[in-house]
Amino acid sequence: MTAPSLLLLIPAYNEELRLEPVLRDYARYFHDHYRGRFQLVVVLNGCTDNTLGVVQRVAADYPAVSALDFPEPIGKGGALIEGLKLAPLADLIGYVDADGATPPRAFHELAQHMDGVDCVIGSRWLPGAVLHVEQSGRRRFASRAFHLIVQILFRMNLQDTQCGAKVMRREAIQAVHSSLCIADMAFDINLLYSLHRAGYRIREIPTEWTDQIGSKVTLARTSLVMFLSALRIWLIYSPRIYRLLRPLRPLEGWVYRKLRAPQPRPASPAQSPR
Ligand SMILES: Nc1nc2c(ncn2[C@@H]2O[C@H](COP(=O)(O)OP(=O)(O)O)[C@@H](O)[C@H]2O)c(=O)[nH]1
Ligand SMILES: [Mg+2]
Repeated sequence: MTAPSLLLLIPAYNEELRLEPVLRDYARYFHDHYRGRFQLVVVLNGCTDNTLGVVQRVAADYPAVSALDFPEPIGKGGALIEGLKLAPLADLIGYVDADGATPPRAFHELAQHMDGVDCVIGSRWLPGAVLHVEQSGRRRFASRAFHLIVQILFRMNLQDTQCGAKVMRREAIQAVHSSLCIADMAFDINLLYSLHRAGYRIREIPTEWTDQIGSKVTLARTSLVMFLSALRIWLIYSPRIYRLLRPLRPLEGWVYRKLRAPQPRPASPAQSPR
């Protein structure tokens, strides 16, 4: 029996130092262990280093690997919004971080738990999760505070919306793609809440994770941007309040610019129910 075709996206921003071993590991692992078609696309955004050269070097050895290069700094979310346009290429589409925080077998495990659901996400906060190197105390505190805000605003009952590893069915992505607009690290909330509102089923499973050095996150600024973006998503689904706030829209662009965060894109809320 063959497995469903699988497309893995890796958003990458100046990852020349961390990416190569990760790409080789993934390409080798899925070549050896996956019984369906496997493709890996690195989505580069605004890289000023040689990340593209690294991908090309690996691609020369592994034809399953390729790159999509956006010279503008469109953010992790922007990169994934673009990458998810490739959904028609595969049955299952997923993503992981470029730094190898999620080992290939842990991503594979997500893809093996798709029975009866439309999306599987890795969780570092469920019993059974294996954390080889944990995030710093400050980072964990910020992460739990953000989790609380997300639970209050969206009530999805997920323990870890921010883990970098997720897999979805093609149809689910295609159905919600027009509601994806958040270009920064809060993109995951945008994606999960769109799926949730459209009636798609999300399963969270404990995963394996190694926090890596070289994070692109600057805690205070990234947290503030993510908070603003979470609020923005909530407003999109509260159209009356959103309309009332229309005079403040130009301010929004200014705030994201000031915070040096990628601008959100226009989007329409996901329809519910399916
Ligand atoms: N900060 C940032 N990260 C990006 C961007 N685009 C892609 N990423 C990727 O987002 C992923 C997670 O970033 P990382 O620095 O490992 O975050 P952390 O592990 O949560 O601290 C990596 O694959 C980055 O390359 C971007 O524009 N800004
Ligand atoms: Mg990381």
